[in-house]
Amino acid sequence: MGNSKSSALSKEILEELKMNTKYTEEELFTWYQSFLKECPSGRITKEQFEGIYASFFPDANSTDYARHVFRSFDTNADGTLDFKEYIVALHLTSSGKTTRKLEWAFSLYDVDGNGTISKNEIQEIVKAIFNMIPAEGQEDLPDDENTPEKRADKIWNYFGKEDNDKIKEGEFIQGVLDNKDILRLMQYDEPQKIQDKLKEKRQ
Ligand SMILES: [Ca+2]
Ligand SMILES: [Ca+2]
Repeated sequence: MGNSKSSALSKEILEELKMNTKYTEEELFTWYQSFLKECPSGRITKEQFEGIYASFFPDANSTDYARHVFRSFDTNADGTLDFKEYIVALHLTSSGKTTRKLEWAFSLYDVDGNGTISKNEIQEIVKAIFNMIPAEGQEDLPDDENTPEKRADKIWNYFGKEDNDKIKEGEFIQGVLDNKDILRLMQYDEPQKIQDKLKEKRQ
């Protein structure tokens, strides 16, 4: 795939995206035009992606979170987001079904991609999310949620796990569906805000 120029949207990708997202052919063509305008190379690099987060969240330390989100969207792990990965990400974060979103959240938390989540992985992502909360917001947090360690412990205890246990995908999704409080601690909704800003920019 390396340096193939993607100036036209292939029929294959178009069909696949139509099937897997809510977008129509017209919408996909429009997205594609604006995607190429922003990224003439047809690919978003990790640095560009981190830059987008940094510009939208000047008061936060967004680098770690942006890096993890990028990894979870870069499904073929080639270090860039192509149009297909971009649209799937857009669909997931803005309008995807809850289960799909939770599958995505699982992949975000499964940092090493081995199919299970360890306590270390929870700690790593929770810390990245915590860094997105501005300093004044951190001060207002309840006592048992005001550090990344406490938040990770709270999540881990909810799943009823010992330190060396692992969480499988099904267990993760069910657990989060059963407990909105855990969902609140585990997720960060800002990708939605970023998408909204990107849309504003294009209007
Ligand atoms: Ca990729
Ligand atoms: Ca893992």
